Amino acid sequence: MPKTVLDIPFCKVEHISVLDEKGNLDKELEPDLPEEFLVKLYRAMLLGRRFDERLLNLQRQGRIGTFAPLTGQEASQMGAVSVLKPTDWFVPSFREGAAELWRGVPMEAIILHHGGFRDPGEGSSKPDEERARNIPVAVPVGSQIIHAAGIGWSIKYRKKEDVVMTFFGDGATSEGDFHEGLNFAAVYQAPVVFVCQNNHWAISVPLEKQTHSKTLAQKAIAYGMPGIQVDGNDVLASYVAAKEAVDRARSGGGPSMIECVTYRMMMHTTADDPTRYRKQEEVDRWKKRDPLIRFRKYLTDKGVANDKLESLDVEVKEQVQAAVDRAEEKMKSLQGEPIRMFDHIFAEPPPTLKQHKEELAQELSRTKEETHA
Ligand SMILES: Cc1ncc(C[n+]2csc(CCOP(=O)(O)OP(=O)(O)O)c2C)c(N)n1
Ligand SMILES: [Mg+2]
Repeated sequence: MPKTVLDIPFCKVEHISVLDEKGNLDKELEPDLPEEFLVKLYRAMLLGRRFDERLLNLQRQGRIGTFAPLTGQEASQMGAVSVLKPTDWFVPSFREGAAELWRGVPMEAIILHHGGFRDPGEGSSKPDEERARNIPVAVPVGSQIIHAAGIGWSIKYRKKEDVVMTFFGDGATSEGDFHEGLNFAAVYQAPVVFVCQNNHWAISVPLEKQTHSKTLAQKAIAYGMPGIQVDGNDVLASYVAAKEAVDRARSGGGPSMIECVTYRMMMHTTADDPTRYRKQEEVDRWKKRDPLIRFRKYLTDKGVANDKLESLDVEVKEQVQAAVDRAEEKMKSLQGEPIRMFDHIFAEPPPTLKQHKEELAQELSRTKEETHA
């Protein structure tokens, strides 16, 4: 048997960069987007950054619990999620705060969540077709990938034209869920876009200890779907790649994977101290590739007035402040209702949980009587 070269589709991994860190623009790849949309995108990235900074302060002051900062990853998540229609499905991990806001998740609901509460006004009684198709945050690493594959299959089964986009990190590619989800979606040609935010770290585990592969995008090829790598700090690159993948999925072309090469500028979560495992020089190198600075320069080069961009900063900070005020007001009214911890876990709670709830209710009413006695 002579040695032959197999002609396998998608075997080369492309890397896309539209606007690099030095401000070089690839005119051929530049998407034709109206200025209004570009400014909206910049505002969403800025909002993600300012919200992150505010949450960090609230956590350090003990006003909320732990959370996972997204700073540095604004371009990869916003470029991708902004391609979706509101009727598409958004399936996040735990680091997509900016994308959640874009999808219409109320800011105070996110603050309440980090404060340990569930916003009672959220979700509720709307009919299915009016509910936002946003799946809640997934903390078990990679678990959301199989949810996305399942949703994708149901869309295909019902012959709908919706698309699912799911987000996960470099670390998640080592989970069985990643491989099961991609394989399932490819076998059933489900309309799923898998967005891997390769931020180089999975808590303290660096990328080189996560995989021996040269890229993460190439893993898609083994499942028979296109895998592409983009500069994840370039919002235009992540937009271009996501647009192609979403259009393909919507028109029956099956799933795709996008690897956004980016960097986690802050700690893994507020419970982590990254100075124990990574060097400041590495962080400083990535600071120069800040996605906000690069995109802002692109906008001003296009003629968007500096004043307009400055005023967005003020506007965004006010928006964050107003949400913090509303959330803290709500937190006060929700204090002292530990019984709520049993809510929204099971549609039909198992007998042991029902029993625990009854026991706690009795305990609470006893304590109340004693306090009033
Ligand atoms: C199944 C599971 N294992 C371990 C953890 C603890 N854990 C939380 S986040 C994380 C690292 C995730 O890294 P990555 O997928 O790269 O996402 P990133 O945090 O960088 O966004 C780990 C190990 C978890 N939440 N779930
Ligand atoms: Mg990571």
